[in-house]
Amino acid sequence: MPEGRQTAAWFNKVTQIDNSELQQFIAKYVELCNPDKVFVCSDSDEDIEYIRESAIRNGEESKLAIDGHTIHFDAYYDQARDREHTNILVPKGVDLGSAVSTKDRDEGLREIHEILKDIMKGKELYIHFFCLGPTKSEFSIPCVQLTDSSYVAHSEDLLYRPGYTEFVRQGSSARFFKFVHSQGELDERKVSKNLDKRRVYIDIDNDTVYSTNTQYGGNTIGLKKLAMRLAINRAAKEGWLTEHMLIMGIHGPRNRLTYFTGAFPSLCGKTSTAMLDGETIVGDDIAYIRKKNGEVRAVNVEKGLFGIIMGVNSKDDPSQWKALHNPNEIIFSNVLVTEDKHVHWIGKDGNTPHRGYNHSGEWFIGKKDDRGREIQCSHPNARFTFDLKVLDNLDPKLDDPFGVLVGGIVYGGRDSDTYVPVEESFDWAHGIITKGASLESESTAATLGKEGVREFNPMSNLDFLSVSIGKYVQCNLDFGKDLNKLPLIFSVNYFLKDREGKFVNEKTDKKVWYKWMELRVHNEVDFIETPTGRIPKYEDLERLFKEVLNKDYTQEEFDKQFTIRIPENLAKIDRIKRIYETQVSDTPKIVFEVLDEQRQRLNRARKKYGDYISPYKL
Ligand code: SPV
Ligand code: MN
Repeated sequence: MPEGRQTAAWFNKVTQIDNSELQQFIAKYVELCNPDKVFVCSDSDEDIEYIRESAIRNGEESKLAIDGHTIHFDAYYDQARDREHTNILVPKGVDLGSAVSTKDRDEGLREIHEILKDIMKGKELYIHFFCLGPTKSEFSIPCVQLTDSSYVAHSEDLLYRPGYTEFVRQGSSARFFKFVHSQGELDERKVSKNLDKRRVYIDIDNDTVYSTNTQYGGNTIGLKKLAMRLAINRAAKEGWLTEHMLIMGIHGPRNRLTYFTGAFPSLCGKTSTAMLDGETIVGDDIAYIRKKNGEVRAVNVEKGLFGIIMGVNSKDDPSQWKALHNPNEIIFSNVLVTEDKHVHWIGKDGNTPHRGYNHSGEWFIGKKDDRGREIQCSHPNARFTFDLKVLDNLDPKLDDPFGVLVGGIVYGGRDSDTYVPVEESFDWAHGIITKGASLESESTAATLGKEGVREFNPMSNLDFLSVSIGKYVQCNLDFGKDLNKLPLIFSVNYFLKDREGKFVNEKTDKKVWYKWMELRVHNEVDFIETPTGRIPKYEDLERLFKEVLNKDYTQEEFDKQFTIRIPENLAKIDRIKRIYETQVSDTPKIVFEVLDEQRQRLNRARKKYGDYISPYKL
């Protein structure tokens, strides 16, 4: 580290934080990446305004017609998380199993440090401090982000709590996460050029993540899915949980508020569930969950949304719709921008404009890409980023340092033929195993590859695991021990279809499932026991459909939706068992036992009632 740099004015802002590890880390990467300029962002409005302005000045964002709205584009082939080049760095001899994507630590560190050398020449480096989870809390994890992208820095301002003051407060005791990101060389559209050198390497031994030659938020916003891998590892060591979960408050009778967390793979309705009309949102993506005095408490790691915009419309998503049309601070990414600087996306109200500008450059209806595929007006993974405070339905406990008390945990995937729309598990282990650890989701037209292929995704956390699957499932099982009051575990399925391939539910029906679950948490409704869990009684749903949606719910609908499909359930058990047998060498024994018990219950019921069992028979 040349002396001149250490004594530079910006470094004084760093030395206000009494933490030598932090100072050494920053010095090392300033030296290696070699930016022309360094900007250290404190929590002041002035500093944050500088980041906002930089994003416009650098051309990473452009202003839109509505005040506060900006648009950012990622390269045409940089529109989603790069699973292939995202690796956990593991020392020799460490085995996380075949499902977790790893790379030799020494080799990975050597490669990434070569890529980072001089990568910021001619650029400005932003050094930014944040806090994962609420500040001044047992949940807080301070983080430092180094990035040469003002878009990334700006996004993080919207998504995370400020951390400079928190770093000063924690001083040398801070156990922080570190992120180094460079978007690399940009082309004339200000998008990353060297995608062949796109890398996301997670060094869990050093709580550091490196990300290069990419801009897409899931690869670059260090505190999101990159920090999640570090936190999963830390949580596994310390006996708490880092989950890919929303947190929401469901409003029950007599002004009662009951909090739920919920895990859903991408494109399975997670954000729209978190934003359910009439309920309150704490978070839509990542939760830290801890035990406190025998209770389960959860916080939103974030304070903003990086949400999928495809399909957002005024009827199904009134609160998102409203927020997206007000003069709030919003970064749109990879949507269509028209000549008058308005935005459009797939599934928005109204007609698609004939032309405009999108992630492919100048766009017109029918445009094809270099592989001959038609380009839609926006990318299916196009997103919006805003601070939760712009929402009317924000839960007042967002920043509570003690988190919220968790009454129920929900797991849901895209499942056309197996699980009923809502079902409670018999107990903690049954829920963790048959609902969380058995979660699968079918691919959609919006994801790459074939449609309708089931992907195994335990707790919807597979992409983010930094411990083996077996260990992760064991941590979830262990978490249920020594609790005075266990949250109930449920599965939901918004995507069940009938024999003709038609969805058996409307989008809004999910409101009723959550009201039913809320009543179950307080034991205020009864249930029907099935071989796979506990389902609602018709009378209760009939009443709730009337109360919540003013809908007449028929016995035929109930019968169709809640029929237990034995062959499909048995096939699922076979699939899941095979995965755990062949791909997860450290599967806890109880996983097989609980799956076998479920199989036996299903077989017994099949003998008595046949393949498809109406809930009226049970
Ligand atoms: C998801 O895909 O689960 C997201 C977006 O929340 S990303 O930041 O890409 O992970
Ligand atoms: Mn997510």
